[in-house]
Amino acid sequence: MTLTTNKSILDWIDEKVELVKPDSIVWIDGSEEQLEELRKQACETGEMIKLNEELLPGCYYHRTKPNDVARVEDRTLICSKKEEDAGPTNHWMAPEKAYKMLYDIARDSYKGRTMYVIPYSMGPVGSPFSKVGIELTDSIYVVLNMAIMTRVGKKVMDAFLDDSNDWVRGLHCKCDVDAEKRWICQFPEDNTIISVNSAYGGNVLLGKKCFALRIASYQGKNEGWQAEHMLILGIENPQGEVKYVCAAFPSACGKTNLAMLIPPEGYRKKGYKVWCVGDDISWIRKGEDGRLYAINPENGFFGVAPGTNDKSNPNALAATKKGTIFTNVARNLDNNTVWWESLDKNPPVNAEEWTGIKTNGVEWKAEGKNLAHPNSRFTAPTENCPCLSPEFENPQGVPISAFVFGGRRAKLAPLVYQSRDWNHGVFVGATMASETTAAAAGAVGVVRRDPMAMLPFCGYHMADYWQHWIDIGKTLDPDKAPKIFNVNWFRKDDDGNFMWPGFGDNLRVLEWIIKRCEGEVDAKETAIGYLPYAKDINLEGLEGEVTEESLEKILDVDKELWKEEAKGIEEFFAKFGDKVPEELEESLATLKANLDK
Ligand code: GTP
Ligand code: SPV
Ligand code: MN
Repeated sequence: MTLTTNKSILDWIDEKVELVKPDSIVWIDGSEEQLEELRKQACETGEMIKLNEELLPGCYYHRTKPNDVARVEDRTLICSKKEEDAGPTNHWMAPEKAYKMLYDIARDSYKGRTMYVIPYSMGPVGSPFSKVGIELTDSIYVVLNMAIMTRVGKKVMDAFLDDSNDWVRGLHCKCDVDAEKRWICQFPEDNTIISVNSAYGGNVLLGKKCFALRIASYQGKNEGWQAEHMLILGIENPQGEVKYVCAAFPSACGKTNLAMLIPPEGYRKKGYKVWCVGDDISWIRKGEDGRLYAINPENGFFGVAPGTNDKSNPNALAATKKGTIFTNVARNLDNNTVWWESLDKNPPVNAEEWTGIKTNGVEWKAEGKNLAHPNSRFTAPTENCPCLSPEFENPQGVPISAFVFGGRRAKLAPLVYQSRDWNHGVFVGATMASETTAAAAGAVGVVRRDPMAMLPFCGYHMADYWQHWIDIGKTLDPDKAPKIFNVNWFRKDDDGNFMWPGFGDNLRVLEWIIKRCEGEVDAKETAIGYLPYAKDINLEGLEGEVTEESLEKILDVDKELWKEEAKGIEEFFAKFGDKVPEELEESLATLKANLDK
């Protein structure tokens, strides 16, 4: 039984069936009965383990192959017709060559397996922001994750036009999970994604990074909107007014945490609330009133488990208490629940660590080992989140007051600063840098430029993407354009300690940001932009932890360090030749001139 009569969809599926030769084909209709049947099957084959039904109802455990635990940026390709269109920051392959390579790998790979056809919508079904995709996969784990992360099934196809060709093709083949033959390929000009030899997260949940960022960023450029690696949160003040902020931080740099933060006690007492609209991806368009509006195209959270606990992110933790899939965390064998580093202070000693090795009473930490993989994740339905915004399903999205960029910088970047105007804000985003994390395979802790946190996710030439940002700015009335800021929660002192408490206390910085948007607070003009006066960041309740003096230290602009930074930016821009928008070159010239004053 198919769920559509759309010919372009059916023809494409026929073609792929011919290629991969499945034993059978199953359309995912989105019904609970069908999903429950698949969960049962996955447990029978050992692909998933059902967790303690009393403590974690409807939750499952899964481990991937140890060679397949993170996105693989070296093997992620943008296959545009012209190499020039992928730009210097993407890996590129010519489409004919890539299709041939991928088809050779995929051919016959579903023999003895079932093809699952997943019709899904990124964004609420029927929203003008939303887009449809079809993912073919031979993995039940992928089906069950997609059913949490996106809207799937019959309702998506029922709302989709019979003659529309505006849908994204996605073929996932698990093959042998061979790291040497693993490829994650985007064909932006063909609305197509092909992923082979992986079964992990962003490599295979094709609605997420592959579609909602790489393909969608390209669609956005052509159609006049934006796809960004940004969380969306609403900050409600005691008067009940809600202001929305979108923030772009690189992978594992704090989006999920900021999106769900719990206000410090003093703020809670006054009546402040924070609402989560999204924790990873934003699709943004201009509304009829001339302001920018954002939706979260996803329907679940694929969040980093380690570090999540009832102090750092109680809302995320609560979201994982039912209907959640855990990947590569540790399993507590005493009660069949899960554990990860810093969940609590009692790591289980009768456990299986993330690859399945039994700990047999040995304390893993004492051995210097982790029980959970540093990039282990939970896949939790958004509806579980206690602070999910009432606007989450709003098909029109929420109006954005501020864009915030940020990363992990042990030195240099101050706690917060504001750009002078839109174009300077684009410069601030385009030149941000951050220490690498376990979210992608490769070295961890190396500072690299990661423009708008989109380095691994921009589906076309990065300089054209900057130009798109500049062009969007030109269409906005400056009074209605979001103000643009940069933050850094990760400054360290000379002993290597974080200088800012972070997490819930980040609301203190957001409060300053909102006040700046409303024109309610002065700022200090510096070489890099507007910085807060220390007295304007509310430190009530942080006595003994942060003082005005220690705050001054994270709000400094060290001109000598920034001159080095300017040199680094110049070298980075040189990679893009004459494609760097002149507005960004001007911002660089201004920065250098300011530093020489
Ligand atoms: P992706 O899902 O990979 O895109 O990551 P993310 O940006 O959502 O990052 P997440 O919120 O999951 O945080 C990643 C890590 O950063 C976790 O280990 C957090 O504990 C840590 N973290 C988050 N916010 C803060 C903060 O304000 N201060 C400090 N020191 N650490 C933080
Ligand atoms: C990220 O790496 O930014 C993630 C996780 O959000 S993944 O879905 O694997 O890309
Ligand atoms: Mn992410």
